Amino acid sequence: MSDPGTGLAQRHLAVVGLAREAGALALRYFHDRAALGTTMKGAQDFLTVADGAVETLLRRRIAEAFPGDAVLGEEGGGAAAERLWIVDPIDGTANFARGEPHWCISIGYMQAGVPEIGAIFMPVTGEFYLARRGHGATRDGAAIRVAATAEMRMATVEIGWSTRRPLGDYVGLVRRTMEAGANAKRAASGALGIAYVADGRTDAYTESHINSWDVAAGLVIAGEAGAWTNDFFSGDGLAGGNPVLVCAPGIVAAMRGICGL
Ligand code: LIP
Repeated sequence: MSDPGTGLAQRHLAVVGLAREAGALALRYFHDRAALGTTMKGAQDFLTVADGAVETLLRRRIAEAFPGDAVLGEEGGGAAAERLWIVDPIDGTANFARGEPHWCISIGYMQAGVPEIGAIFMPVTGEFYLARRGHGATRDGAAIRVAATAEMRMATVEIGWSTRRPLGDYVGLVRRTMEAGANAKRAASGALGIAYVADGRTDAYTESHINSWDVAAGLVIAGEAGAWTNDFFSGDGLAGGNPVLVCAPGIVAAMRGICGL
């Protein structure tokens, strides 16, 4: 794979080991939930001991392998940099804390402000999503593509929710999506929600506010799988989050109307 001095091929290879090692640690916590020490960062915003431990491991491994690179993580924070890893140690923490297997490790890499690499690993199922900008997207090594769905009455749309925005925003999105004829669902992991669009398992993922660590990897994976994605990193997206819409091409017009994006 060509890499004229950018270091991207090296990081594309390394992200697999990073995600797998992080996933193994998270899985040990998942199978020992008594030791999780679950607390709340806010209403419906869960935090476990595992989130911190997995992020600490990722930060250590990235510093060992790429000493000059910076990290922005959900638990430890961070800031923009020329070479930036954007990590969510456990995405879907609400599920993780309750023993539900729908959670993942999400690792994105951005270089000179451009999202270049994305890895999303589901330790419980073993499914591994991976992409590098310009090099395609895969699940477990096999190429993935978005669905060809072109009608809302055949579409499945996942809509994320959090207490970061008024409930009316969420209810309005669900109502407009279902009034357009689509099926609306929610599974409480934005990263997996976006990966599932890339994999053709759903036709769109949207959330009125989400953070960069939830979407950095998924946006690369979905883009490489043929999805339309909004300009999430515009404005204050990296530090403060933004709305997100990731969509199969056939229903973009309808979804953009529904989301106002
Ligand atoms: C979650 C996101 C989800 C959002 C939740 C939360 P976490 O991330 O994946 O899309 O709705 O509020 O932010 O906290 O599980 O890493």
